[in-house]
Amino acid sequence: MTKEQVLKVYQEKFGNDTPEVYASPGRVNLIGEHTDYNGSFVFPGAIDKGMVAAIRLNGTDKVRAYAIDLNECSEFGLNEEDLPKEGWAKYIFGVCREIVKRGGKVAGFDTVFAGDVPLGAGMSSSAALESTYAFALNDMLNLGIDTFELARIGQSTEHNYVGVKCGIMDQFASLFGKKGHLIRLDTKSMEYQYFPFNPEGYKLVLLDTVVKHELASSAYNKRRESCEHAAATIAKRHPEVKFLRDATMEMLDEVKQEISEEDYMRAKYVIEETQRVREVSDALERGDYETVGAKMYETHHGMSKLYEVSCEELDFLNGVAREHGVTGSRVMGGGFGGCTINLVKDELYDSFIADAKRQFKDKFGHEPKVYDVVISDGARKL
Ligand code: GAF
Repeated sequence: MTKEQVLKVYQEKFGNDTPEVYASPGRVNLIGEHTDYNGSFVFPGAIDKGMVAAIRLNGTDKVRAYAIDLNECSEFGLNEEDLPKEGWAKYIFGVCREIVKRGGKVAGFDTVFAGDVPLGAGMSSSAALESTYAFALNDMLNLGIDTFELARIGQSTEHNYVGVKCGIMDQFASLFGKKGHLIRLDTKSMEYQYFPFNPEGYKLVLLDTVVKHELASSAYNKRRESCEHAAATIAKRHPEVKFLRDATMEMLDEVKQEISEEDYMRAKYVIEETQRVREVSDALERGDYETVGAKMYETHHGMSKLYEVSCEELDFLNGVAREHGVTGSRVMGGGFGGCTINLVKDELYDSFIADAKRQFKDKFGHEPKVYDVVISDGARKL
């Protein structure tokens, strides 16, 4: 939705005041999946799809919010016991609460918002929502919170009000995104570097399975527990290991008998993925997209067979890409449904998309959705 459209809805709902309008995007991630809660690297970029919100302080201690896409309203106070019942409103409430916990003064406001990040596609619609409100409230109330902390506010919202023990990647990308650039973030030091991403001769395209499997958040949290358990077991022998990012395969093999086979597989994936992100950074510096693509396939294999966050539909699309000679393809984001991200040579693009749509429909009864990736700016006032 454009600024004008959101303003129009705001005025229909709340009268003729003039609110401020803010926007914050979803993200893609080239490589580095399930690494961000292991102190390791990620490689995201903000995209041209996100949330847009009109917001105005209302002089009360209540929030009145309207989700345009769902045609649902929610009204809630700003105290801990005021948790709204609407799932989407918990994100806005959580952001307010996390600001308050950090000593910020949040006042009541009226707001409407809309988004075009496909839900459940692994493109971080929830981080886009959190970042929109964290950024907007910080700006409007002159809270002086730095952008890293805004990202942590979104992440804590997920932990404390949604129940997903996520890492920092999605909120970081939504807030720090820069047009035409991917960001390599070291989630241990929080150092980051922008990489211009305009691979001549290639396109980056998402294929959305349009499936989201049940229990994704509890399975996600379980993966995190496995990683933390493996890291803690290694740390008994190697105290310098704070996260799996600090561990080597040799260290993991030393404790193989002390952890479950499942935890071993999860940790192996993370250690290998950490190495892959390093190799992809080097390959990008050289403009070597064939290596980038090869690593993407390796990531898919690891996410499917070791981390077990893929599914039949994603594996199928990955297989179609491989058969078609696509340079790189893998499941993107948390997994359990959602999208594959594909690095495709220009000359293969049309035939690959047509083939993927046809074969997927023959097998699963519906076509995957196709999104061309446009790397865009992060959170901003419109
Ligand atoms: C989800 C989480 F929110 C991120 O923090 C990250 O762990 C990702 O899954 C997997 O890389 O998007």
